[in-house]
Amino acid sequence: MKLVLSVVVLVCVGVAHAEDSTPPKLDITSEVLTIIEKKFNGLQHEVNELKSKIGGTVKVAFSASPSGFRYIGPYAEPTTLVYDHVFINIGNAYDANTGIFTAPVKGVYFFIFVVFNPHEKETAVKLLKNGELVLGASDNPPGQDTEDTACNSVSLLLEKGDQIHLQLVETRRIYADSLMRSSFTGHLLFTV
Ligand SMILES: [Ca+2]
Repeated sequence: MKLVLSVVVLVCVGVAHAEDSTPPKLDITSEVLTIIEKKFNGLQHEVNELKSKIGGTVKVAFSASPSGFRYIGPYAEPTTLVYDHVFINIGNAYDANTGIFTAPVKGVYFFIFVVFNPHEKETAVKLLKNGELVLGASDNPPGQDTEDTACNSVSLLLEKGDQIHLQLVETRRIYADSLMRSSFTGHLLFTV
């Protein structure tokens, strides 16, 4: 009888031990996995946001010059410079038919332009944002100085759809030749 009671007690203790320990272990494992999964999803979301902010999914770069051998200008009115020889136009944000760059995303962009005019006329070119002056560059005719080129550059915060173009100042001109000594370049540095 004592032996039977002992076996019954041991079985009960074993069952009780199994009931007390096994289920909580499974619950803890499940909770930990849930926490890890939530943290992983959160980190993945942050990585995607950071990729977007550094321009990981948006690439914009263009560089162009006027083609041929020719003077551009002088004109009586301010005139948009249309550079039709395109070196690179990743993102297709520069329109070689109009000379206008349109920002595809909000971000910080870098622009640089160089203008060349070796002859008797002065040169002067402005960079405009949505039709408003940002900055310009000019050069005196030969005899007044020893340079034939002028350039300027700027970094700008642009909204999506903002437009940038070069404008030849009235009565001034530039010269196009095979050395491509006039050029217009822009890059997206990063999105914001
Ligand atoms: Ca000069």
